[in-house]
Amino acid sequence: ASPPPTEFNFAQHLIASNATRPEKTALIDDAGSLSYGQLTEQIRRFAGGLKALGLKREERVLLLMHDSNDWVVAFLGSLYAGVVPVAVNTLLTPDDYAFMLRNSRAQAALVSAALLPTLQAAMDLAKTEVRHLVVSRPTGALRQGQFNMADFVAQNPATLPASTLADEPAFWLYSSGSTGQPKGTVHSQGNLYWTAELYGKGVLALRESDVVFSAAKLFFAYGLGNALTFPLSAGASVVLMAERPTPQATFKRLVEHQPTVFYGAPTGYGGMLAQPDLPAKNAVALRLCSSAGEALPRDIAERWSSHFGCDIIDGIGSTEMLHVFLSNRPGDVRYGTTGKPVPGYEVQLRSEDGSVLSGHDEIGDLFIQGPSSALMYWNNREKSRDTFQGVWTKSGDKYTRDADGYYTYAGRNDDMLKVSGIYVSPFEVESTLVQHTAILEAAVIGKQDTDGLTKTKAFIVLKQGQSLSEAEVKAFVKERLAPYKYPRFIEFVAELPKTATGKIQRFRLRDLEKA
Ligand code: 3SK
Repeated sequence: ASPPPTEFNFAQHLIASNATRPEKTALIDDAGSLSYGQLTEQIRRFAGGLKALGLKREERVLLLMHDSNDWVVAFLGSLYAGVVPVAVNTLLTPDDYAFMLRNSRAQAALVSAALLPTLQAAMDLAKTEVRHLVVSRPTGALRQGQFNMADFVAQNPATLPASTLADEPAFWLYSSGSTGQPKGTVHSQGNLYWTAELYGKGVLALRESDVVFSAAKLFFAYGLGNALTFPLSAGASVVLMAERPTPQATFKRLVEHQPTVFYGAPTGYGGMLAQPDLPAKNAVALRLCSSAGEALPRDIAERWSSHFGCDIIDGIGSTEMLHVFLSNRPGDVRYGTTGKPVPGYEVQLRSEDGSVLSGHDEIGDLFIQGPSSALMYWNNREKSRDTFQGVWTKSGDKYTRDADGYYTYAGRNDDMLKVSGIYVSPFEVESTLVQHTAILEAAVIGKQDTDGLTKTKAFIVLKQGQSLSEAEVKAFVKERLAPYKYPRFIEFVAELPKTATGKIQRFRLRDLEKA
């Protein structure tokens, strides 16, 4: 693919490339659909609205919305105006959003009505710079400084695109680490273009006739590419769903909207296969499925392919690289592996001393080189330097490469766990557990369930004379952290294995689980 021009605005690029299909359906959400012509108009008017509010280029706006047509308009309308959307996970707590509002210095927030109380709680916790709220589908009266998104789009004049550069900061996503606060990962206008060219077109070969549906939400880098960047770059249609991607909610979309391409994560595929109401092959129209977020167990992949007669293309990406850089591909699928580098990206496996491993079947740290890497972590020089090392980006994953060039996942090189495709820091869960008055200490590790998928397990030492049920422990964590972080398995133990200096030996707990 040829590079984007120096002056480049991704939203304007999508508008220009879809100018010949104004009547074609671009987006279908729970409330209705938008054609490419309507989407273009809404993007331009939304950008006009941001200007009318006095938002300046490069200022940040928090985007906290459930997947919907409005999400896409808000994201692309911001890009079009040169305003920087900070797209955040809808499952977090007021504390998390308070940090993100302060860290990004967001001047406005674009929010779904259902998430407004949580956002309001975050704004009550912290002094923020938010001056305006644009609320998608409000259910009640709005206060001063709050705008109904439908009116905002209808009443503001369409504007021209900001003359942005391909390399300039365009949007942020937050990336979590095992310790410390999440890192604002700053991506450029050009990075969206590159992921669409290299993976969306190069690997998935999306076409105009495709209807796509992603169980992974738009606020994840994976979902953003799946359900926005790639289909809109190909003139395809996108099905968007606000609710949680339960098996039944997913089946409903697969049957009602007949998507040809479905994107999921291994936990979701495993969950769907276990349902008695799994749709029959001829009730759906799937031609291709993709998976990322965690390594796809071979058994799940084989059962899905034999039921639906279509491959699952398993790959790995990262928030830092914006999308998938290592992947199986249609016609070349080797289940149990993550495939080969996506053309346009180069990967290296490095030993602990930093030397590049050129043989096969040796475990090494994965590094990636490619045109979609983030510009930096916001206001975090130390972590930026550690991750973005010149042209190479450190992934934090360990991999092996076999003699045929296929890569296989071999774990993380930090303590992070990936549960249902989302990072969970064991330290954050442990420090929440020990806030309980009955808990003396706790250690959290990953444990494989019967499908071979990682879930969190907490080992808990209670204070003398105290008792606690598993349900109470789970409820305690769910009340304090994003609900997906609660431990699925709990074991009460008399003591934790420790080093002579008192450090918890998580590896011994991991070994116990494997035994
Ligand atoms: O988890 C992944 O493999 C992934 C894939 C695409 C984009 C982002 C991520 C984290």
